[in-house]
Formats: sequence, C-alpha cells, structure tokens
Amino acid sequence: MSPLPAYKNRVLVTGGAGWSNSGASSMGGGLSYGAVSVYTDGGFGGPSSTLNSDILQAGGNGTIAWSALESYAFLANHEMVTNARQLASAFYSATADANRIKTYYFGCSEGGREGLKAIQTYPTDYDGVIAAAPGIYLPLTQPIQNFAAWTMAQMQHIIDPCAFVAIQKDIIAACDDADGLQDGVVSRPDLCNYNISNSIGTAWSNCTRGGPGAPTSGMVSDADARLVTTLYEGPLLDNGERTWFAYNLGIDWTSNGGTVWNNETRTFDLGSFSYFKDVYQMFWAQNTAMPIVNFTEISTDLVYQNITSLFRLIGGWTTTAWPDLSSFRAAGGKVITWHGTQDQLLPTMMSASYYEDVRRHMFGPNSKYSQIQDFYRYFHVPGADHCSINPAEPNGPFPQYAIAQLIDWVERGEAPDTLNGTTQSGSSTQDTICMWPSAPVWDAGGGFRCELTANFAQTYIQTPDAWKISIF
Ligand SMILES: [Ca+2]
Repeated sequence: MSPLPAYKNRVLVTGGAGWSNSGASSMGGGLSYGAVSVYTDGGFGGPSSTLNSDILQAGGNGTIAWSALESYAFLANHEMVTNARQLASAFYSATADANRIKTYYFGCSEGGREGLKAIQTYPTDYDGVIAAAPGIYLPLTQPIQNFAAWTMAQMQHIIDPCAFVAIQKDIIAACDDADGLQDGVVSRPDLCNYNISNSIGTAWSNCTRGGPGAPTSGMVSDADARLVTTLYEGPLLDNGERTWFAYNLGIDWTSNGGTVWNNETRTFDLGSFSYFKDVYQMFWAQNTAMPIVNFTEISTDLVYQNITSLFRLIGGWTTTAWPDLSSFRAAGGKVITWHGTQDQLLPTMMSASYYEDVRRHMFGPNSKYSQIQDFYRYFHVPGADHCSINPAEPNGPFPQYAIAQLIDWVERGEAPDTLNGTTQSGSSTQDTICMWPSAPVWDAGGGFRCELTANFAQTYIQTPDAWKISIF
C-alpha cells in the first residue's frame, strides 16, 4: 500500500451535476493534489438526493420549498467550503505551514454553474475555480435543451436514432480536415459548413442504436435531413428571433432528441425528456405529480413565454450569469472555464458568450484579452462532448488534469496559456487545448499552432435576439 500524499494546505471542493449538488464521484481527486476533498448533498438528505425529488415534497404540493432551491442554487456550497476550511485548518494544525489554506473548486455542468455562482456571490470563498461547461442561464437552458422533442412533434417526424448517427458521421467526415488535421476530430466547428441535405441517401447497417426490435439498417430520408437542419438552426420563435444558441455541427443528438422504438406500431416514439418535465413539474405546474407532456402542444414560442416567467420566479438565484467578477479578481482569485466543442446538452457558444460578457463589462468592448486573462481564461476543448471525452471523436484532447494547472496558476503564478490534453486514443497528435479566442490549426506539414483570427468571437457567437432585456 502506497502512502497517502502529503497534505499541502489545500481544500478541493467538487461540484454536482443535473439537479444534484453532490460531487461525490469526483471526490477522490483531491488526494493526488494533497487536498482535503469535500462535497455537499445540498441538504437534500443524502448524496443521491436531488432538488427535483425534494423541492415540491418538502414544500408541500403546490408550494416550492424555497430553502431547498436556495441551498441548491448557492448556499450549500458556501456553507460547505466555509466549514471545510475551518476543519482542515483545525485537523492539520500540527503540520500545516503558515500559508493560508488554498481553496479550489472543480465542477462541470451544474457543477460549473455552482463554481461561477460561488465567485459571483462569495468572492473570497475560492482561490481557484474550474467552472467547466457551466449550466448557467438555468431557467432558460434546462427547458430549452429539449427543443428537439417539440420540434419532432411539430414536424411530425420522430427520427430513427441511427439516422441521427449517420448524419453525425457525415458531418464529422466532411468537417474533420477543416482544421488541417485528419484525425476524426472536428477541432474547428466554426469552419464547418456542412449542408445536412448532402446526407440524404446515406445508408447504415448493423446499427443497434434504435434499441431492441428496431431495424438495424436504413438510410437518411428527406424528412430526416429537414428535421436535423431545423435542429441545427437552434430554437427560434415563429418570428425568426433566436431564443438560444445553436449547437455546433457534429454533436450527438440521440440524448437531447431521444426516441424509442415502439414494437407495436413499428415506429419510433418520443423519449422521456426528463429535464423538460422536471422544469414543467417544479416551476410551471408546481405539482408533486409528474405531468404527462403532449409535445404536439408545445412550441418554442410557448416555452419562451414560460422561460420569461421562470426568470422572474427563480432567475435571481439560478441564472448565474452576473458578468462583474471584480471582487473575485481583487481577492486574487483565478478561474478557468472549458467547454467541449461538441457539447450535446449545453451549446458551446453559451460559455463563450458569458466569457465575452465578463470581458465587455469589466474591461470594455475593445479591451485586450490579456486583461481578462489576468484572472479568467477560457478554453474550447476540440471534439469533447458534455463534460467528457466524446466516443464519436475519440482522438480529441481532454483537460483531465486542469486542476494541476489551476494550482500552478494560483500558487506559483504560472498562468496556463494552453490546457494539457490527454487522449483516449494513442494515435492522436492532439495534446494542446488552445485558449480563447485562439483556435487550433495545422499546416500542410503537420505543424500546429493556436491561431488568432480577427473578430473570432463576433463571428463565432450568435445573438439570442429574442431577449429584449438583459437576462443576467
Ligand atoms: Ca480534425
């Protein structure tokens, strides 16, 4: 048995996912950094308990348990790290050196949201934070991410998941070398202009994604291509205004646009779309009985109206997009956000947009990136999906050890100009994750560089012009 690493005056908090504050699954990571690891159950009664199972039961049918929501939104994390710092200090008082304990945070998705909420709300809680693929703009992102469901219902075309996958493969094949390196990774989705109608007639065989009983072979139809084209345009109102960012070309639609084979009708039905139903139940219906949602009665316009209500109801606690991080910066804090370019749940552009909001608000629209990079650095992870490596693009780099780079930044002043990528496949040559707004490119001889393109942010990030008021 190898000895435990020495304690190095660090506390590492690991954040939750989905409707859970619990970072239990990542907790072991702290050991390798000489850190005390902590997580919270959010006050929901145990590590596996979640907001959606608690909020209406605890409040009573028809009543939101506001304390549970407050705890989930920000308070549980604050109380935890406050206590953890005191406990670590007391426990290790015999061996701790004089330096103040450094507190770190890592979380992705909901965990990323918790990390940003912490630095927006309690700017001295953490010395260093990794807020990855953060689920900010929560009142919007949770319901809107299932817009594939009502789009399929509206277009009366419930797609075979094998068609989703066939189109995805076509996109990846067509856009792979736009970055200059043929490695099965779409490292530059911004340079990818694939027209989905080119996939009409693409055949598949031996596909089991449809589930038991479903056909294993088929081909992409006109209706499949029309649907997927509409999905990649993103959620638009009837008047054409954009409610939210589109996903990058090449994502896996089979979760957010999940369908299930019906052996009786020999067709596909819509899947369950739990996040949409959770929001519907908790905040729109406020009823302990899970609603039965008929997606043919749902539209982007209707959801937009309900999101507007949701911002008024819970936005102050959950939106988590406050762009002024001056207090955190003044306290010496450092923050890293990374987001996979093939994120299939939270569109990559939303993190880029938030980062640009912070830059504009704190330093001005024409500020040099070096100013925000002094304390906040943002990275696009080529090919990665939501908080993980992407089985469809396994040669992409993944920032597995970004915490080590964050620690070096906080404790030694070594700011990361790139993140170190590890790969799932040994054949990849990608081990460097470029810092926004630079992006990876390979020249004809295989030479790699992180390239700066004029107005990259302005051309990459769409404008959700449906929102006439600020939605911080
Ligand atoms: Ca490539």
